[in-house]
Amino acid sequence: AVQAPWWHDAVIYQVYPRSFADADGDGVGDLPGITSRLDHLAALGVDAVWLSPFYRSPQRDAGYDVSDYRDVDPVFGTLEDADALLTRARELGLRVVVDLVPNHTSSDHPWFGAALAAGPGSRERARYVFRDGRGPRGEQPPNNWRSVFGGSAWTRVVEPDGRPGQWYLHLFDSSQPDLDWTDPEVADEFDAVLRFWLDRGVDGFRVDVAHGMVKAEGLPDWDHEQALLQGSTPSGERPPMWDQEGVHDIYRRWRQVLDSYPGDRMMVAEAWVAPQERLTRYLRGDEMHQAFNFDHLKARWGARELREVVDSTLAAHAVVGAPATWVLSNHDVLRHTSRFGYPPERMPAGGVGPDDPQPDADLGLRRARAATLLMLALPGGAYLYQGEELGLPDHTTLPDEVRQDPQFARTGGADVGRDGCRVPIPWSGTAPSYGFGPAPAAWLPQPPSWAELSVAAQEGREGSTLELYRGALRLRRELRLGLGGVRWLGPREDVLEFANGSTTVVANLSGESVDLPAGEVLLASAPLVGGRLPVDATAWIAAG
Ligand code: TEU
Repeated sequence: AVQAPWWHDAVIYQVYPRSFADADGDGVGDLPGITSRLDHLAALGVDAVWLSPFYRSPQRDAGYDVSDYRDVDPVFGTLEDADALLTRARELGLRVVVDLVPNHTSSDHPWFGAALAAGPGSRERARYVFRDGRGPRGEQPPNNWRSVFGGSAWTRVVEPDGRPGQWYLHLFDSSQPDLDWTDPEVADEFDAVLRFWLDRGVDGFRVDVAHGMVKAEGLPDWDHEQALLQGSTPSGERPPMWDQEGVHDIYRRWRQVLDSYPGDRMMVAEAWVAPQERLTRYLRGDEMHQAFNFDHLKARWGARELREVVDSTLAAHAVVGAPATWVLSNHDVLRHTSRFGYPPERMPAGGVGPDDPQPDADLGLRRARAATLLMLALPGGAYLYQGEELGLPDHTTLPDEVRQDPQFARTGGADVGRDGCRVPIPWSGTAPSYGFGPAPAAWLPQPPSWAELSVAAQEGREGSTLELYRGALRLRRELRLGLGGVRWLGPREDVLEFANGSTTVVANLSGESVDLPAGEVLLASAPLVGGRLPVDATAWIAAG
């Protein structure tokens, strides 16, 4: 039999370098810290690590603003540290995926400095999206586009002669100027960046803002009342900044670069594109290998909604012959432990406002554990975000002074931003920074309750979230769940029940405990009550 490539059913663990482990004691995580903790990931049982950006960067958007794609930022270490990380990962049998940020550079990138200095109409400006403003003196932005982080998507520059001049486009912060991907130098440069990291031995790339790199010709105005981050609107119209046809040419080109290397190198798209049929266009045979399934991440806790996501995902992926992915948390969203702590009808869709109520922590953790066990029983690849194996909630009460996400500043605090899911990991001990590093203060404060959630506190403790994840990952591998399928069973609409191979999976989203089908209970997200599955719980059962 032909073996499926490793990524088909891989569980890939996202490491957020600032917040994983701090070796040098400056309160910010670093590459040597990650390397020293890779054995935790091997023991957890994941297949690969995805590292969020660690490249040279002024860190205005936590590294998603790159000033040198071929070097490591001093805050994270050196290129030698990156090599050492790759070597240690290989020793432990872990693959390594790195983040690629091709939609924009940092405004500190030498290209942007050169563009400012060279002035309008220059070769240097052609690499970015510079335009003259509207109005008699060009004092209005070229169009009405808004930044994802709030405010206008355009910033006016001062020309070399000292006068206000052209505007440049930034779909994110003003420190993140968008590249013009129709410029051949841009495309050539990124081929070289891919090769640089492939030559160093990485197994793949997570491609940031994969749906945004090409903008519609003429940059037409757009009515922003319609979902900015969706690849299409309910009426089927596509915003001029997202999911344009031209992005696919870029991925076809990159696929050829990856395929020229041995060893199943892969790419996963971060593309906020809906519906599934548009997302899976990124997964046609000569393009991307995977795309994050954000429909799954956005689904609320409800049997009908989850079942619908599973069905539409599997159906759309089957058409292009690509494995599905599943993802519940990442560094941009409220952690699923916190999301599920709200009643489904009040679950925050995106950004949380300062006046939003606090989530119910017990309810959230119970549902998060059940949702994870459900996810890990589905066929395809799964993505975990650091700390979810500890059941970490978001830090929802961070003081404003410590917040660093540009989204907080750009919305004037109307959206508190994403710092709450980026708080450093508690590893051990009873005092901050709970083993994160030698310094007592981490770059974001950890809540005192996290002492009980540390890796050391959960290790070997029956029923802990860490042991649940370890057990699930071990069984998932043994039972080959990631390479299986879904066959729905069971009469009840509010109880999800399906067979994947010889395993039966039951998730109880009803309001009462339910009987389990015949067979041995292999793993459950919560203790059974009199042999019955409690509410908000998932169980895996061996064939009866
Ligand atoms: O995110 C792209 C994106 O559009 C969203 O995830 C967005 O950041 C979020 O919804 C805002 O609330 C990617 C990265 O994952 C993110 O961390 C970066 O800030 C962004 O690109 C810019 O590089």
